[in-house]
Amino acid sequence: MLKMKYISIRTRTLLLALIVIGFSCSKKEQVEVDRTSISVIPQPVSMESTPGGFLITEKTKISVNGDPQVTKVVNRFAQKLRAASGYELPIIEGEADIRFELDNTLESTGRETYRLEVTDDIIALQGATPEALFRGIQTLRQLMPHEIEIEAVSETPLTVPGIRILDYPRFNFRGSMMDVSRHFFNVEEVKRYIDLLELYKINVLHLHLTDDQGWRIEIKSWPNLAQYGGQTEVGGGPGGYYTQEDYTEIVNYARDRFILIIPEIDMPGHTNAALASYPELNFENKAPELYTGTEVGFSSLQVHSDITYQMVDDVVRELAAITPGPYIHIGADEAHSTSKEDFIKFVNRAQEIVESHGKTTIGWEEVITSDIKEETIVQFWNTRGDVSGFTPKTKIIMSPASNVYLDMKYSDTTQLGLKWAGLTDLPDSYNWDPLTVVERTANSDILGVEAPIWAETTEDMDDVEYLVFPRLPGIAEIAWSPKDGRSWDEYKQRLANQQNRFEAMGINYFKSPAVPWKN
Ligand code: TNX
Repeated sequence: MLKMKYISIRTRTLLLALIVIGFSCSKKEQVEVDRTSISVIPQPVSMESTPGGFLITEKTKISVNGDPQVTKVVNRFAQKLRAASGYELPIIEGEADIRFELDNTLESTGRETYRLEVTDDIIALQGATPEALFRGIQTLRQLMPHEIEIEAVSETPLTVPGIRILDYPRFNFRGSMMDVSRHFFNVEEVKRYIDLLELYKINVLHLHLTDDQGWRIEIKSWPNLAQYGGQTEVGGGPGGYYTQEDYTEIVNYARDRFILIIPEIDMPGHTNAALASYPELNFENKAPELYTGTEVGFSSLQVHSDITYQMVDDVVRELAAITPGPYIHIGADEAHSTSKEDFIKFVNRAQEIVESHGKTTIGWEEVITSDIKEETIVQFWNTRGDVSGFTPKTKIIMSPASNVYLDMKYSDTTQLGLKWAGLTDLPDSYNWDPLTVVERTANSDILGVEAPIWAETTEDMDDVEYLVFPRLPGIAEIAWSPKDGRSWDEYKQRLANQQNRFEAMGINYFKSPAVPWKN
């Protein structure tokens, strides 16, 4: 502190004047907010700017009006605010200046609907459900300075611009898939991925748990699957697997963030790791070697052998028991070493097994060549557009490779990634619509959108982040925001405004020349 006696009278008067001005400036109407950077992704359904804005001060308090789940959600956000502000920000009874509350009248536009109002005096967030409040909090995060993402007291005042938002998603299913088989990613790495997904309102994480190169989930009745089949990965590294406790930890971490885990056991192809682990699953009991290359389509389960179905049944039973979500993904892609007839037989039986354990089947688009059940969900990836095998009730997850395969290279100069579906720069992953990929066009036929990150070339999280960012926020917007008024030219500005946030979060992103970055 300055010692007054060493300061001249003039300076003292000046200081006093400054303090007085400072006080009048701290009146709430005076909050200065930089509006040029209001850049929410995904774009809300309706958003109206209002004058002024809210400044978090040491007097700010928080109130919660909801159930224990809401309190849990708010507590986590309050921790973030406390870390960035250095203030106490207590949660009090009654109505505080930052309020979170449930309002089930909002449910008419879906369970994720939220309303946010920010004025000089309040931040009020209402949600149809705790999940809706969680989505709304992501919007609030993005309306705050990026310093909110750093666990240190921010020098920038924590302001939120005056705003009125009503928001809900276009699709209820907005996912990403992580391939943990080609390269293994441990529990902490999957949690990091979940942390990145939550900010863009993604609500599904599909885990590709098995493939030729590695079996990544402990199955107690078939222990070699993970212990033997999980010990390596592409390139010959050490691999790894999740114990059932690890898997449960991921499921719970995701559930706290309102993200559903969908486990995939890829069959009858992509099964070299399983075949290598148990000779009896093979023709004449001859187990193949473990595989660390990147070819596809060379392995197949024995479709006419009882032990195959015993294994599938045990695996699905154990997995269903630790998976609270309604889905089990059976893969079924690229089964080039299974005859057409055998493939149909296998997929029909696999669907029965999944159903017998109380779950709904999801399969890659190849499943439509079998007799799919009405509730089986088909995941399009190679966009062949063949819907002839559909039942009247079939629902689609849209993952068109040339738009949303996050493992595709951005350009010819990108080191990481593959390019079989074409180079995919930012505009390619943004300029598409789920309703025009195949001939069926009704909104109701489409469950949602999912962006996979296959892991042939990604060895660690830095690699994953580089391919996922910044394409993922745009895909999240395709899945959440209304189609009308969408344009790459407008979107790219909002994306550029996320740059500081990416950096604050330590994300290793690709600086695409298609985006007008600020620095
Ligand atoms: C196709 S997409 C695959 C994966 C590969 C991916 C690489 C799909 C259902 N199968 O096995 O990892 O391409 O981009």
